[in-house]
Amino acid sequence: MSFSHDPKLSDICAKVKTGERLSFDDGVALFNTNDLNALGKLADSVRRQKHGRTTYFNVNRHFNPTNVCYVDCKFCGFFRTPRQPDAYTHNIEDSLRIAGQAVKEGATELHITGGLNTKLPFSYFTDLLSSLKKQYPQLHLKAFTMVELDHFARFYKMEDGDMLRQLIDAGLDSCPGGGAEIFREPTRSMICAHKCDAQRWLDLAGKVHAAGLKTNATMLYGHIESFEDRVDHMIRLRDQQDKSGGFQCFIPLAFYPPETQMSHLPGPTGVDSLKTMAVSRLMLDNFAHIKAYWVMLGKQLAQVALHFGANDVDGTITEGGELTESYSVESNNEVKMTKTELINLIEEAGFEAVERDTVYNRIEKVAIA
Ligand code: V47
Repeated sequence: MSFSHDPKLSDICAKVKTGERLSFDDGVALFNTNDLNALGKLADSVRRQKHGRTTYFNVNRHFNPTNVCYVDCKFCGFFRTPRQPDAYTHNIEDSLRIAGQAVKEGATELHITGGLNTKLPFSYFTDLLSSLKKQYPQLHLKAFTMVELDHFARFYKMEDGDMLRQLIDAGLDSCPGGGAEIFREPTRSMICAHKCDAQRWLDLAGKVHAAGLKTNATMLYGHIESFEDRVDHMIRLRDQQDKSGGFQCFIPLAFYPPETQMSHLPGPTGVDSLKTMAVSRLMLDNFAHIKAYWVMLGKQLAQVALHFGANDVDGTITEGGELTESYSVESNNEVKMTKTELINLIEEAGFEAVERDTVYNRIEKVAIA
């Protein structure tokens, strides 16, 4: 019996088996296949080669210091203008209280991203990092996307190197992967005209890597973008990884339409999300980790995604309130999971749950029955 009834998939399978790098056309063919099972099996074979049954998770908290933002992205339900009644900016005292609560619940990482708020001085961000680091030296501070770093450099008129040095001296440990959205034009300008362009995002990631810090990378899919846009996005990341090597993890983010300017769109189907996970694993041959972000995928689909190339699940987001991201497929249920629930989710899917720190050192191996 041949590997797939889709001849293109059989050809790509042969390339994957010999470790040959997949082309742009291969990526598009993978998205266009109707043989979901064969695609999943191929991605799973690569995942198992790299990680066996290990599925990583970390105990983290997402913290958004401010929701005030001028960027006006069409996919965002989070940002507010300064005059809106629910606009907020946390002061240092609040931030320390929130971080303290996270530490008490076992968090090893604080994931910090927020709006581009022109009312704040640069010292707000360095003070935030240094206060958090002073109070909770054990907490890894994964903070600020390439879009926020670009804003800091431009708005506060600083050289990239100087800006990064000040943030690192204040306590920055690594950077999250947001703000990448879709790199290719004209899609990027149609969904986030006021964000830095693809080349700037990639260049900044390279500079952060050169400064010795790891970063992640994301892709927002399931809105107006094409399969070609997605494959182009992955290849640009793969090329950058060849150059600077500091990406730890790729996170495909499933678009969640409610309360956004694209709320008329349906968002991705389950099949589309599984295909995207699998194609990410196959195209990004130089990324060690592919993350299933359950907050966007939903818990059930995140479990299936582990069979389609994902080897990491983010994260344990406990408690709601100010730490709950407002854009979430789970928001009608609960945007939180305890460590035990997350371990059960991974084990029920047939994998071995391993707690990691932010840079993928094992913290504790959890035995499965
Ligand atoms: O850049 C915004 C996305 C990102 C919506 O690095 C949306 O470990 C879906 O980057 N529907 C921020 N997605 C979150 C992010 C992230 C998440 C988890 C882990 C990591 C990591 C990074 O969220 C934004 C944007 O692409 N986003 N609005 C929405 N309506």
